[in-house]
Amino acid sequence: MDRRVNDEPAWKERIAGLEERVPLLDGRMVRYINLDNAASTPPLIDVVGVVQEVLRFYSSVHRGTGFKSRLCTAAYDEAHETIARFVGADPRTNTVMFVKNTTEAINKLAYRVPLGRDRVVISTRMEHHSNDLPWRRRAAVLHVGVTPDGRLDEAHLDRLLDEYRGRIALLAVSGASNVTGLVQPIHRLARKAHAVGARIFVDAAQLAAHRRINLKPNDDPEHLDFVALSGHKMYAPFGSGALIGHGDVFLDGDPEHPGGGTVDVVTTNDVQWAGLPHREEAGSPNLVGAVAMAAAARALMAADMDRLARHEASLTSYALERLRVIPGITLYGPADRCEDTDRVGVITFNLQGLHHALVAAILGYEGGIGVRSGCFCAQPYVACLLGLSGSELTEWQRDPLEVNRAARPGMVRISFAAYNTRQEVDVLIEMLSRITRRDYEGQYYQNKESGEYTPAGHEEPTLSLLGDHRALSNLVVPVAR
Ligand code: ALA
Repeated sequence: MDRRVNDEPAWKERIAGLEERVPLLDGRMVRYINLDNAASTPPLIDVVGVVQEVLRFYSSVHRGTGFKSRLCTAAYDEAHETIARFVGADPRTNTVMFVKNTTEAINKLAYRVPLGRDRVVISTRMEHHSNDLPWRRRAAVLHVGVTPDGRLDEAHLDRLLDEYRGRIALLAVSGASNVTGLVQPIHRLARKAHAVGARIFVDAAQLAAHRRINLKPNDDPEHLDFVALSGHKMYAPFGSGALIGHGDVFLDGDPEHPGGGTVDVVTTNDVQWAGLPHREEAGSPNLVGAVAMAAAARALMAADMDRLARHEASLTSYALERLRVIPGITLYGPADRCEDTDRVGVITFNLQGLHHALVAAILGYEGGIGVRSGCFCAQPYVACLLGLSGSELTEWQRDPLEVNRAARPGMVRISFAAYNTRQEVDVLIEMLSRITRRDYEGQYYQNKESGEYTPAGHEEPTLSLLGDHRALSNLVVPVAR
């Protein structure tokens, strides 16, 4: 791989809405800076164009004989093939199933993977709740611990694999953490899981837009058995995600959601299920979401993903370097330079004496910068990183019953995609420096039920504002006829 540092933003011209201006507390309009790509990325203009095109021909999928239906059916089927190529899946042994998002994909898989009474699932303390809770409903889940700087404790994993050898149904890991950005050595983990007769599932929600994914051939000890993706985290926010992997587990028994589209023959007392993926895609499918995701996948495959990764890594290193010297800052996870192989562009921190939700609110209301704060649907990991004591955890668990989230622990998160720039990091750093000096304008009040802060006297913008500054019209790219 070419190791030259690349500080040029990649893809800046290809993202919809990057020039949108938003109002600040003092009434000024500024260009919005989106540092919340781990939650959702904005759409690629190519994706919006494909969606507009397909909408002109929109009709039923797998259910009609008219030209538009046939065209939409072909586009939907082709989207499955594109996603298979995107993750390097052998279509002879793997199936692509479109779902709503990664969470739905994991629930589907958890419903399906054979989990006898004696079997366990190994997950980790680093997971998003979506790669933990669905497994807990179906099996005993063992959580691999983390090291003090937030990395996966692989020695602990090795011990668990050894201790439960022969009883492990699945190793369920994230490809990259949505809290620290740490990238897991998924192929090494796959080899270890397969060596003890287990399968591996990779939650690739945070990986897909940032690193190449390759399932590898099924007979390779390093192959990934199942992978899940979300379109809205890979520049295609049109309500689709995908679950990809071995078809065999989905053929045993009834589908998760029986109904239209899932069957071959139905009598009043019997049913023959359709083949894959149809039996797992109940009801009329989300054609628009599927073609949008396929368009994003094509764009990512055509791009030099190593270049995108290098840019994001360089930006992350730059941000870490500048953040590190802010007085009173605590950075979570490894605070050293970012290599494009070990971390995607996600950084979490706290500022001394300032509630994480307050910092996030000021960045939004006074800096026009979008970030996320809290626990990012990964409370066990955040608790580890914050070093919460047993009594603090108990306190935390009591809070929801009292509907008081005011003192909830958490962090501020910034997360990059390929289009972000050093200049945007500079604006963030300037804002954070001001915040540490308490140099901000608003008087912020916390809503105890939500934990969120809003400035006194502020009125939320209504939807009519969209018309005022034409965010919608900029998004819509005219279709050439
Ligand atoms: N899982 C997404 C996040 O981390 C929503 O923000």
